[in-house]
Amino acid sequence: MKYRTCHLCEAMCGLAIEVQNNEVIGIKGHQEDIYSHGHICPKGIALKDLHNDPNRLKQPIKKTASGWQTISWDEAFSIAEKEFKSIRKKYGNDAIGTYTGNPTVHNTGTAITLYDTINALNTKNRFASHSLDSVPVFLVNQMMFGHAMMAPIPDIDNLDYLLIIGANPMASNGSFMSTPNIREKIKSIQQKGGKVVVIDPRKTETATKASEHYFIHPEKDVLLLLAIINELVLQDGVPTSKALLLSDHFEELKTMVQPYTKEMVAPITGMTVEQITHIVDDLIKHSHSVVYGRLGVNTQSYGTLCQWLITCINVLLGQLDEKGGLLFTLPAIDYVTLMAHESKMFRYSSRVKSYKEIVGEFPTATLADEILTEGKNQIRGFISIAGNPARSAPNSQLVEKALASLDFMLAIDMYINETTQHADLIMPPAVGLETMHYSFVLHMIATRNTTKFSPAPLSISKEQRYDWQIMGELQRRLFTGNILQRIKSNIMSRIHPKTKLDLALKTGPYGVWGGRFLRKDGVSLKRLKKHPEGIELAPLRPVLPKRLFTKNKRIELMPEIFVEEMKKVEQLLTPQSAEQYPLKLIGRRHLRSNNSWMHNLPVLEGGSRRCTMMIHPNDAASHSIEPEEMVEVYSEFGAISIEAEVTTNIIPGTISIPHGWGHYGDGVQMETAKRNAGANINQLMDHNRLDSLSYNMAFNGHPVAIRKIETVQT
Ligand SMILES: Nc1nc2c(c(=O)[nH]1)N[C@H]1C(S)=C(S)[C@@H](COP(=O)(O)OP(=O)(O)OC[C@H]3O[C@@H](n4cnc5c(=O)[nH]c(N)nc54)[C@H](O)[C@@H]3O)O[C@H]1N2
Ligand SMILES: Nc1nc2c(c(=O)[nH]1)N[C@H]1C(S)=C(S)[C@@H](COP(=O)(O)OP(=O)(O)OC[C@H]3O[C@@H](n4cnc5c(=O)[nH]c(N)nc54)[C@H](O)[C@@H]3O)O[C@H]1N2
Ligand code: SF4
Ligand SMILES: [Mo]
Repeated sequence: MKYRTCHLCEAMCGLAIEVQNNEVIGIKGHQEDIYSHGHICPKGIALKDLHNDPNRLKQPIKKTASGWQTISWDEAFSIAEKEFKSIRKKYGNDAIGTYTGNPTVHNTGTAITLYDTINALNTKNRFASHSLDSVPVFLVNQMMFGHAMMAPIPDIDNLDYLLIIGANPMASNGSFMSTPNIREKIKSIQQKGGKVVVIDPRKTETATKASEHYFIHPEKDVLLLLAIINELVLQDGVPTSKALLLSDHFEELKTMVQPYTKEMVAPITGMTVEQITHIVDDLIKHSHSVVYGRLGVNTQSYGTLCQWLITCINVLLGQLDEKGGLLFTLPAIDYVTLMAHESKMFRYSSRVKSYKEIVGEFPTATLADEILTEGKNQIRGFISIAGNPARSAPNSQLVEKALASLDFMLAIDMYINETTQHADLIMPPAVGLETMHYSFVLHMIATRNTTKFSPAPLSISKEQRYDWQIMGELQRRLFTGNILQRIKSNIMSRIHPKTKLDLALKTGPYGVWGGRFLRKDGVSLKRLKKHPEGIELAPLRPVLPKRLFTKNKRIELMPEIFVEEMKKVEQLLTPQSAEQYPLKLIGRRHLRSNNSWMHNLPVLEGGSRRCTMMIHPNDAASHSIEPEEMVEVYSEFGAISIEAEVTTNIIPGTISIPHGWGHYGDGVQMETAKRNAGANINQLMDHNRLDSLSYNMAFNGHPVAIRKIETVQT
């Protein structure tokens, strides 16, 4: 039996994998795993299918007039070197653009190597999936705590009231709250007499398990949050707490929220005054009440404001940096301290739309603009690493048009999918169970401080390369900078990620070389190898003010740019007439799917049709739509055909469609995914619809219209 952490989502479940002759016989949950205790979901089991997927590439391919041709790694690297150097010589460093997708966080070797490789290119045109989900969180952490990665995590094992606004952890397993088996956690809170309450435009899988669920109209949360703060103040619900004493500008916050009474906001949000009163009473009544929000409140027009106000509520409740409230992690690799100098934003702007960079990246929503708009520093060469912007980014037709127009594109990915079909060259990495694993990014946002290393359960063939090897070679060939930097970069690129990992563990807070003394029981890779079930380090415990990164070591409740943005909230108070596109579109996730890329695995195909449009019966009736009929959903940017799923589980005026589908395209070579293609929601999305503070994409609440597809009688 081999043991490995599942890297697919943030839960970090331990897998027990039976392997014979380098083939997977079966995968189940690892019962002794100290974090997941045997929990597993269907995606973890599907890692076997990922390994055996006949459409998975293992050797580089180049595009020729007569189709894709398999080539040697040497030839592939030579082509990449020649093409990128020639583009750089003609147009400059910024003419090479990069996009790094979600799995770069989850694949350990990739995560360790990525930034050295991207830095070697010395281009400002860097894009990542962060600006499709997380930059509001980074921005709020930076402004309030002084560091983008200082994220307070709900102490889910000890709290007694969890208010979830715009997250569906029963499907996603949680984000910025890495913990396995969310169903058990919810049950356990309820069994102890506590409550889990969900506020969501849809009655989700989480809402079904919750103690209470309230429908809300999309993008109106900011009003609710302001009213909650106002009500907390009015009800004397703000105790003098350590967090409050550490915070600046509470008086100003009080004044700011005064106009937002529950009576005023209730009708706009779709909630009643009594419901808001009840929630506030519960927040005050429980001794460990926590508010948690994620994509529903981050990937919308008020993404940063919502994240800010949620954090303020947690401070006012006295729950920040408290057991049973929200705590900051101290993992074995203290990424926050290691990356302190990288936590920077707003240093320079994008060429076409002048969006500011955040942690070194421009918003992915403007990637197509930077490729298609002519001028100095236009992107001509492009490297896509573990991403599928042709399905995950807004206005995806424009993204595809842009990718098709490039002088040269390299994709580091194991599939020929909607994005990589546009590449000239694909370098496929060894993935999944072929790779070793250490969740160093996720330990930073986990609900407990644990540490675990998994060697790769399967070996790779001579023809295969890991991401880190591919990126290392590109780093050496494409480095630009002075001689000293080149030598350093060269050396770094040759060090095995395991060696870097070992060093970071040994010098970290629990390491054998960490602290002031050499610790015999300290953490090292050698010690972790003896504990495939993981090692419990220490419970999350209060760390403030020591770990605050703000210059004055205080928490800022009223960052100026956020207060300035409050002007935009006033627009919500006057009803808008959006008659051309009267419906609001929101997304959803499913346990058996992972963004756009696990749809080629037959084992995950089963169950009900997943790519449907959920619509309330009233809206269906007013459009004469019957259940399971095909409907056209359209916006200013595109149209898709999709099956209607008529249900009272969604608020009237809103429809829900999952993202990551639409596996069509002549060039796509993924048989299973194509057979069950679904529709691509991102064809409908306006790529200018951003949260104006963080430039994160505002997917949720997007205006759309629908019409019945008339069948022609013959
Ligand atoms: N409308 C709408 N759009 C959304 C969202 C939404 O809620 N609604 N969600 C957004 C969110 S939260 C995210 S994170 C983004 C995700 O956006 P992306 O990161 O762009 O897309 P993924 O679907 O995660 O695609 C991952 C790609 O990486 C490849 N891959 C998998 N593992 C590896 C590996 O180990 N190495 C390499 N080199 N490649 C690998 C897969 O084959 C796939 O092509 O989508 C966003 N888009
Ligand atoms: N199975 C599975 N797990 C995943 C993923 C996956 O694709 N599949 N993706 C992973 C990734 S990359 C991420 S970032 C995380 C995301 O994890 P979550 O944040 O839990 O993401 P979602 O499941 O999209 O939940 C968002 C919820 O917000 C609601 N919502 C939409 N608009 C609004 C609004 O305006 N207000 C409110 N209050 N709610 C709204 C939606 O109905 C939905 O229930 O999940 C990760 N885990
Ligand atoms: S919940 Fe997440 S980590 Fe656990 S098995 Fe499923 S995909 Fe893997
Ligand atoms: Mo994400």
